[in-house]
Amino acid sequence: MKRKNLMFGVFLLGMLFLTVSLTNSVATEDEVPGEEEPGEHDPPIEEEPGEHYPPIEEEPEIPDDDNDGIDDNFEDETKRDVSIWIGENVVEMGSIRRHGDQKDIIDMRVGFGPEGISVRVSFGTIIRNPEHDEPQEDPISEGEGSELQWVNDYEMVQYKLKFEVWFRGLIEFVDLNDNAVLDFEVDEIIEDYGFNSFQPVDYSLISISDDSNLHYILLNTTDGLFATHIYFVEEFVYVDETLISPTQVKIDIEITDFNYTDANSQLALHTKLWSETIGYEEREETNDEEEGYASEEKEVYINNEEYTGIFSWKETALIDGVEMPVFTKKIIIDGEDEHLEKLYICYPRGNHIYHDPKIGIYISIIQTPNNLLIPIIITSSVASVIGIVTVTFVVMKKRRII
Ligand SMILES: [Ca+2]
Ligand SMILES: [Ca+2]
Ligand SMILES: [Ca+2]
Repeated sequence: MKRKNLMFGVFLLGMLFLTVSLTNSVATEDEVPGEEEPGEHDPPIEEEPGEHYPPIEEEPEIPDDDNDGIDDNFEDETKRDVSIWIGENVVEMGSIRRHGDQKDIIDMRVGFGPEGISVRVSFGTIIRNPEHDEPQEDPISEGEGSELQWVNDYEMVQYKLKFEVWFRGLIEFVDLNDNAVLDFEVDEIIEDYGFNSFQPVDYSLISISDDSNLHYILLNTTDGLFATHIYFVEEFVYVDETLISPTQVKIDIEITDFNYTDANSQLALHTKLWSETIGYEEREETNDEEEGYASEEKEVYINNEEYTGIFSWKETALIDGVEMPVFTKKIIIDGEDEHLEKLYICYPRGNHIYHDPKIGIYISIIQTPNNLLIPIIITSSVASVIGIVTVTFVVMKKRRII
């Protein structure tokens, strides 16, 4: 516990340092040319862009020093601080938005064990009690059916969205009806290979810029057959031609030398989807495609007010170095639990299969910074607030990721 407190202190110091360094960098950015106040340099009458400035000398429409196609100002607004904690059979990632009046937190918990690999995502907004700028001796009591606790002594998290994606194993099957997907009632099942034993986690920290990092985690089954390459980022960055947003985790899936026991078989990745409240929907056009960040993707998602949880994947994979299509069948409810659904991602046969799904949160408010949510103020009537919005407060203090 002492060690935890100490590390939590280190974490806070780190956040302070980051805030200071970022304030400096923002101050520098303010001096960058091209950030003209409207009406200051331009004649007020004609405002046609490109009309007065020859296109040759024109800088790109948006400031983009790191050439990732994302406006650097928007990147600054959406940067996050990521902390990683690696435990036995678990990697936890806590990601907090650096700027803005409304802070939010994304917890991602990657678990691995006899049940396979699970990625649980929780998204919440951080609420401050304006009546208490100092640590409280007697925090608010718990509301009925809700856990109510503080991030620190005067901040708490209001969770908005929780969902989980599990990779359970691989199913070797012969596609008897020749439709490229696994049909349990028709196709021949050869083998059900579960992920249940793993090598120690391999973690590395890679600098993206002077104030942001990429966190890379390699998780391998003991036999090396199934590997997941997990990328958490603090700002928008390209990894292997895929743009990852700071509210997403990219999980590359690599299957090496599967021992096919049938000469005509192929593999399906057995995936389960859980959500706290509502069922998943599917769409061919993903959020990232709509935003122009990606192409040829498909996704399943859950919606909760302005927050969307997504599990998306590229519709092609590299099969022995050749890009080939990946097929999925419509998601179905898994057994009697309506919160649980299953999805089979079917790959063409090959010795080396490489595929890149993403899991994350799409926050519509980050697109419209002027329309930020008004933080909910916790007052003495906290119990009724909780009753109305049916939120879950989680003990952040105890599970602070460092
Ligand atoms: Ca940029
Ligand atoms: Ca089939
Ligand atoms: Ca960037």
